[in-house]
Amino acid sequence: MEAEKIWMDGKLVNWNDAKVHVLTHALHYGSGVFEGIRAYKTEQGTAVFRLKDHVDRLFNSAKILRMDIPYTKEEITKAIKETIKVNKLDSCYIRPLVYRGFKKLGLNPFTCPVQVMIAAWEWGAYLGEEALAKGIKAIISSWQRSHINSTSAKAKICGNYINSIFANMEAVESGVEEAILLDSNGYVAEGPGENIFWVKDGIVFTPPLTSVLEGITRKTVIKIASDMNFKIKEEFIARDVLYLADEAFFAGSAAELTPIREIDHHSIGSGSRGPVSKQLQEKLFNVFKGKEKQYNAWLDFVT
Ligand code: PPE
Repeated sequence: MEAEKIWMDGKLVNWNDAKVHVLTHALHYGSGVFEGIRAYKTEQGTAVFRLKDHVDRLFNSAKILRMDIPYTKEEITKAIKETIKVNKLDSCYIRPLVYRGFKKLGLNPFTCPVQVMIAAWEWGAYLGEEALAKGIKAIISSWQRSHINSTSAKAKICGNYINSIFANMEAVESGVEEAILLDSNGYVAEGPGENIFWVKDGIVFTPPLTSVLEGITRKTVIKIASDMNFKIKEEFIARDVLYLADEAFFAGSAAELTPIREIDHHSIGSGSRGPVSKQLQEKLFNVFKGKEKQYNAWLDFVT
């Protein structure tokens, strides 16, 4: 995981020189917001997937955290493309971060400058290549998603991810790949860095957006699944509905579409990637790679 240059506050700096002061506000308190975006190699060149949606969400997250980004959306969009280009990447993951820098420590963030960085690097399958084909094992975490009055699920806030890290560590140390978090009412919410879907009797389900991130992949899966004539439903469910599902999968920019083959030692459906997950996954990857012309408006070409 390394590329040549990182965009920092308007300048491209060498990967190893992209440093911050140790008293950076965000380092102490998690006061930053970020995005995770992927770009794919297509026949017409490298294309960033749903870049506008990601930039819009970055600005919305910043608004919720009361940070004025010192650049316009156009400038950030241009900087993202420039970062991909200068690193000569054709398929990559892009991580923009807007954070409170260093001026004065203490919880009050307002005196600290709002800084921006954009990095991009090659990042293969989030949970491994095999995970995409065979699915992963998950557990229901003993950590629950933060209550909607404890933090904002709408905003992709750095500090929120401690909740995700607790859940992920618990999963990994339990010998499975990923966690599933319930919300504060006990209903299935999402993964630490992914939205969750399940399939029952041919219907595709996902939880409502109350306490989960409004995932761009989630939105994409819903759109392509309904275009493929699947019925989609948003439902609050208890964990046992997942145990009895025919299929389950995670969706996210990093995770793409990763099937879940086991939850809490219950095998899900056939115990491997299910047929609906496979169909949606294939369609999604074709969309990413520009092979489904009707969705090409989602592709933002780098050159
Ligand atoms: N929920 C959470 C909590 C989340 O972090 C993500 C993205 C999603 C759902 C899916 O959102 P979207 O990417 O817009 O479809 N998680 C990012 C960070 C993952 C990481 O390990 O870091 C991502 O996928 O880039």
